[in-house]
Amino acid sequence: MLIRPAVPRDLRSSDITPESQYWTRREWLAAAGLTVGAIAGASALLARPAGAQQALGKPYGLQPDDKPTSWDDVTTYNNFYEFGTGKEDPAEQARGFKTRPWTVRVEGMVKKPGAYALEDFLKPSKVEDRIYRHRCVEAWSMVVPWRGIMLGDVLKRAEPAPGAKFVEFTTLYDPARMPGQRYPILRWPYTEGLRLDEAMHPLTLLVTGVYGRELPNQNGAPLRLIVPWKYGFKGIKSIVRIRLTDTQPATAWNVSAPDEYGFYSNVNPTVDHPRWSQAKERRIGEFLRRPTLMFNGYAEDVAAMYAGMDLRRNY
Ligand SMILES: Nc1nc2c(c(=O)[nH]1)N[C@H]1C(S)=C(S)[C@@H](COP(=O)(O)O)O[C@H]1N2
Ligand SMILES: [Mo]
Repeated sequence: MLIRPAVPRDLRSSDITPESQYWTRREWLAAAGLTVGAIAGASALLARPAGAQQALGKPYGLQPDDKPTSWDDVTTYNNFYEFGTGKEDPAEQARGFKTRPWTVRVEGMVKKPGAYALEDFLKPSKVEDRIYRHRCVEAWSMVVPWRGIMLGDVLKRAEPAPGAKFVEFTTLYDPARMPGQRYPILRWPYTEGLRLDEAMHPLTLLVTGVYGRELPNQNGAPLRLIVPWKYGFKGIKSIVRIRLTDTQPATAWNVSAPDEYGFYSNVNPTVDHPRWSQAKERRIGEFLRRPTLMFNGYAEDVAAMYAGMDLRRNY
């Protein structure tokens, strides 16, 4: 399958740059105003948007006025309830979380199940830097330069069995290391699910880094999911298990509040959350709210997967 990135014209040159001309990691960290020792905030990035964006990776689905959200915002404002329910809690409470050694299991309806040390799990796949839009169900949004591998690659290697239709993901369960799990905020461990075609879609990433650096603990280290056309909560963090099944998996948010969070969770500005509108979003770091786009701006790439489905019922 081919992705047709909906990128503004002036960024398209990055798509036709031969691999050999790609910048080295050091070069593009420098261009983005980031150094390995010290990470600068938004200002350095915004000063050179075009160069910096290309240097941060390939843009996918970006609108002409989308700029990467600053490192500081991406890493200090988010949700990771295993480390507290406040937006700034994860950055604080996940600080000492040990992510090595880490085992990832691929199991269920696959011909080649296995348990892998993280390094071995990642090794066969091509690592890519991609800039995606990111939309939380709470109506805030960001633009994030992720680094990761295609989930589809991993699944193909495991060889899905004929009847497999869904993929279930599970976060580590270890209340001693994840203090939030001592409280019944959600059903622990956190789980999420995708239909197999969504999981195989080339936009779907297993993420290991951000801004070209290793993923900070608060962002879901060492391995988390990113599905850019769905609300942020589909992006399950600190994954230890990927299981293929023939039945739709339960998801942590759907179990906790079924009328607020459905299985599909596609970004859809015409379906309000029961307690607030989804028509607009607050882009972190900006003042004015923006209109929310269908499938978060990825309709061209993903709408066909939902042809004939009632996206109000399947929210
Ligand atoms: N295990 C786990 N994964 C999780 C969450 C969580 O609480 N626990 N929160 C989700 C939500 S609601 C969002 S918006 C994203 C936010 O994190 P990010 O900005 O680093 O993507 O992570 C998602 N993944
Ligand atoms: Mo979210």
